[in-house]
Amino acid sequence: MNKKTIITYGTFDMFHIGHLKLLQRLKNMADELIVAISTDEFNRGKGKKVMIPYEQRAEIVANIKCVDRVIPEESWDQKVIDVQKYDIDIFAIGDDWAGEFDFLKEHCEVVYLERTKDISTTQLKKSLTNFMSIPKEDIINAFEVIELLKKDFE
Ligand code: C2G
Repeated sequence: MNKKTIITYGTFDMFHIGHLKLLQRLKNMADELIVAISTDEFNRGKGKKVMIPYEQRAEIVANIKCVDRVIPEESWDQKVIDVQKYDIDIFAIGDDWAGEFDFLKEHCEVVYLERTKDISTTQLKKSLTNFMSIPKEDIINAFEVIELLKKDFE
């Protein structure tokens, strides 16, 4: 029985549970999972600011148990070439891209999977920005109050 290969593309910045659940679902659909990670240059083209540089994003994803191979995503045109080069059976991506890659249907199966709710890199960045905007004194005061409360409970 010949091996089924699935490919997906993405930035995978600030790797989170939504990314992991997607990759795990993809691996359940095939024998081999290839993940194309958007390079920093390609992300600039997408108008997407990343927190984590490509090398680290690629290394993190390459070390996810269900991922078999990581390649760079450098251009919008490489998908057709990749599908042929890696003998891809299924192209899959989150449904925020629904319909965008139907042109691949003449080369392989195309699947759009539901995104994991309530988590996104954008949300994580917002929470980080909100936390960083809290005045330092307020954070120091909060820690002092916690220390006092801890003493009361000792
Ligand atoms: N994702 C998800 N659930 C979330 C967040 C993301 O399933 N809560 C999925 C996205 O749908 C995508 C993958 O995780 O399939 C990676 O998300 P991004 O890094 O945001 O990918 P993006 O920058 O949209 O790049 O050529 C395609 C592009 O490179 C996709």
